[in-house]
Amino acid sequence: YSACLIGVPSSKGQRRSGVEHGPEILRKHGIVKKLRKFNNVVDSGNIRVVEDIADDFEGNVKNPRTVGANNERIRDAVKESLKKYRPVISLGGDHSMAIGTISGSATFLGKAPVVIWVDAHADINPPELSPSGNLHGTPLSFLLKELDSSRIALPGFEWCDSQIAAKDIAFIGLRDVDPTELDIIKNHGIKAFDMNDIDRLGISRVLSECLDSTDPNGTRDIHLSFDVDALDPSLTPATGTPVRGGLFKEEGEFICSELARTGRLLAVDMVEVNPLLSDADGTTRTCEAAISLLQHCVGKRASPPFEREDKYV
Ligand code: DIR
Ligand code: MN
Ligand code: MN
Ligand code: MN
Repeated sequence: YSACLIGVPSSKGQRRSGVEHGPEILRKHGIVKKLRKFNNVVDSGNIRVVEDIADDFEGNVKNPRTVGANNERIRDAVKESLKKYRPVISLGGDHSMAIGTISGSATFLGKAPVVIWVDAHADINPPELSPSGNLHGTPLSFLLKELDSSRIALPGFEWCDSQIAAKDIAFIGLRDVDPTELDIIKNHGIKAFDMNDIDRLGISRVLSECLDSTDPNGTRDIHLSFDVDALDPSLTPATGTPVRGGLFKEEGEFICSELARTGRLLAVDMVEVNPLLSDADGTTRTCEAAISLLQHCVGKRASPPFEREDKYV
């Protein structure tokens, strides 16, 4: 298979401008050439996002019509690309786009993929209970079947069907989770490893446990949704909601490389790169980190896992 890139220049799932420039700044930093060192890569260009429809708050929820309409297009684009390419790599854009990318993977397969969600945040707030009203903090609540009975209808999401179960999801890197999100994770028994777990267990054991719980037979296709704020802000400062104490680069790369090595990495999201939120050097470091993660998604082998303590001395 060749890999393919889809740019998703969307920003209405949060409030800071600049994240719509994520795909273009990654291209400017040579993403296509750098990925081609490891596999054939086709750049499909950007999805045309809608920005011009009349939209506003629906209750506390910001811009649902825009985010909903864009995600329907994203779903269709990912589903179509999966007929030819693997992994299909969607470059964000804010993380609300994962409603569309994961729906695209599930629609293509006709069943749920495993979803490995690497993020400082859980992004599973039901929109009406979101403390921020930003849809980038909610995508998994749209996708989770167990929330069907409590889900409210939002304009723009008429097309959307939950296709993922709690047992299909595993979180890595959490360190800023809202109370409602924690309740959902606990009540539905979603596998979740926060930064403390990674400190205690190491990334290798954490990733094994994620795959043992979501894919005990080692047969399922995998959708990796990687928010660059999962890495420590010293590595990816150009992002909207940095939280201190994140993953080392090597840990992120290990996750990507091991998932690619299964041969079942179907799709990848690399999201929340915002070049307007850092200086030129910070933006370059963020892009280089994101590109390195993606190199490991298309065949670059990670250095062997290390003990976290070694990095602190
Ligand atoms: C917060 C922040 N939990 C929210 N979420 C972010 O707005 O719902 N996700 N930043 O990446
Ligand atoms: Mn995040
Ligand atoms: Mn459903
Ligand atoms: Mn996120």
